[in-house]
Parts: sequence; C-alpha cells; structure tokens
Amino acid sequence: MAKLMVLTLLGLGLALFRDHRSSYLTRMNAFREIKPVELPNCKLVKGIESGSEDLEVLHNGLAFISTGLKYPGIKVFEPDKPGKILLMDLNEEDPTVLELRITGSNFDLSSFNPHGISTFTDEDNTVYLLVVSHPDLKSTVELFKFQEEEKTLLHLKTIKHKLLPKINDIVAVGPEHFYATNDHYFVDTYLTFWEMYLGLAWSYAVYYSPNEVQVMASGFDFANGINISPDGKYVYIAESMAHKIHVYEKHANWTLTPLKSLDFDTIVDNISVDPVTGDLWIGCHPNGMKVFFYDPENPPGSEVLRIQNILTEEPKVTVVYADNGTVLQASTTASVYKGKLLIGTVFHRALYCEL
Ligand SMILES: [Ca+2]
Ligand SMILES: [Ca+2]
Repeated sequence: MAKLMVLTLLGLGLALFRDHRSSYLTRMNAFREIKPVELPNCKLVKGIESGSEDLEVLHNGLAFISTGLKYPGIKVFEPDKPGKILLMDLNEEDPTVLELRITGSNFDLSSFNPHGISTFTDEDNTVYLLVVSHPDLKSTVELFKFQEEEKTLLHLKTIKHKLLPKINDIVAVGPEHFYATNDHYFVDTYLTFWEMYLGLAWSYAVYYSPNEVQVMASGFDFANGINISPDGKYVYIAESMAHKIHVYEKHANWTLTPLKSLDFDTIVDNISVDPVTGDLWIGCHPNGMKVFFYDPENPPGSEVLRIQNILTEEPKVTVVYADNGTVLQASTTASVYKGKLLIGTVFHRALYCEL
C-alpha cells in the first residue's frame, strides 16, 4: 500500500512537472522562429558592446542609454566592468556615444548596475534621470540631475523601498515620483527561478513618491517595461511571459484601472512612447529560451513592434524590424526620433536605422 502511495505521488509529481514544463516552454515562446524584416541604412552604434538595455530620447534628440546590466541567469560579456549611462545626440549625421561622468560624493560607481531608465523634465527645464540599478543584486532607483554643458550626471539620491524589491523599469511622473515594475516577487535568485518556472504570476507594479508608496497593479507573469501616454492619462505595462501589453487608466490619486490588454506572439520588454503620435514602440524577444540559455551558434533574435491607435477598437500592430540574431541579439527597447529608430539590447550592441 505504501509503495502504491509513493508511486502515485511520484506519478502526480511527474505529471505536474510535465505540465509546468510545457507551459514554461509556451510562456518562453520556445518554438518561435523569426521571419526577418529589414530596415534601410542600419548601423551598429560604435562603442556599445555590453548591452543597451533601456534608452530614452529627450524632446531635443539627446538619448540616454543604460549599458552593462548584469541580470541573474543572463549571459554577461563584461562581468567585471560596472555599468554606465551613455549619451547620444540623434541630431548628428553619424551619432556616436559618450559616457556621462557621474558626480556626487555618495555614489558607489563600482557597483552601478543600470537597468530600466526614465526622465522627468521640470518646469524650469531641469532634466532628471531616474535609473533602476542592482548593486549586489539589490534594487535601487538612482536619481540624477543631467548637466548638459558639463555632460555629467549629478547624483542626488538613492531610493529604496520594501515594495521595490526587484525593479525592472520605471516611468517618472515627477522628479522623485514614478511608477515601477517589479519583475519578480522574490529577490533570491533560486526562488525567482522557481517563481518564473512555475508561472506564479506574483509580479507587480508600484507607485512611488516620497510620502506614499502603493501597489497599483499585480498578478503579472513577469512585469517588465512601463510607460505613460503623452497626455499622462494612460499607463502601459508589458507582461513578458504572458506576451501582453496592458493599458490602464490613470486617476488623479495615481491608482490604475485596467482598460484593455493586447496579445502578441513574442516576449515584450521595454515600451517607448512617441511623444508626438502616442504610438508605442516595443523591444521584444521572439524566443525567450535563446535569451536565458545563450548559445553563440544559435543566438537570440530581435523584434521591434509598433502599436498605433492603441486606445481605439482596432489598434494597428506592425513588426517594424526583425532579425534572427545575425545582426542584433535580444532587443529590449526601441525609440524613434525624426524618422530614425534606435534599438537597444540586453547584452549586445545597439542599432540605429532609417525608417
Ligand atoms: Ca524605461
Ligand atoms: Ca526591461
């Protein structure tokens, strides 16, 4: 009888494991092959070799790029080098990148591990750059003031909070006010692996201000990119492992009401919003297995989606760029400026194309 019990439990365990494994592969989009979509006049951006995880373009065409992210489970090409913030002027004919020097006495450069970024421009035109960082695999938001003349970032503050345990991306709505996604509930690498493998969907989004911090949306299977519409009325959240973009109505008290969700056949990462048209530009991973289990012989591809008229009954979705990894691996983010498209990646280079 005892043997029968053990065998039954073993069988149930195996069945559960098989179910989870098949759902895990589906969530990872493990069977997706990519059909290339090319753009004219693409150039790899010189000076970027260890990723360009997130980027944001200011109204004047200056782009901030975070590079050198070390994320548990993802291949790192330069493990000993701290991360950096790069500046690129998209008005130039053949733009190059420049490393922004970080100033301020209390900032530890050696553990800087930049991830999602966002900017906030004040009424007096002061530009604040908010950067998610993972010093020693913890999560902080580093607040900087951009000093354009000196090409420096003055470090003002480190923000930490128990509701910000595992931040992926942020969208600033004030100098010290933002929405943030936590891509996992757990911080410990082993537990986050199981959280993701089992598809617990315990990831969530938070509103942060110096006097109020609150969970505003939850139940995500890996909440990733977050952004806001140009009129500030809608918040967009990418749910990577569910392949969805969610639209929320934002209220005066900062709470969010779900409005609609769009489904895709790709793992959606960071979201950029065109300040003029309101279009969403999304850096995507067609096949997540190739990102998490990196093989140079069979590298991860890249895919950029554009969503027009997202608030209407019939949003238009276009695959603007797609590559099997020969040119660009593991695209995370894409932004437009004056007919050009800048695409960033997890651990690889960045690509600048004409549209
Ligand atoms: Ca961002
Ligand atoms: Ca991201």
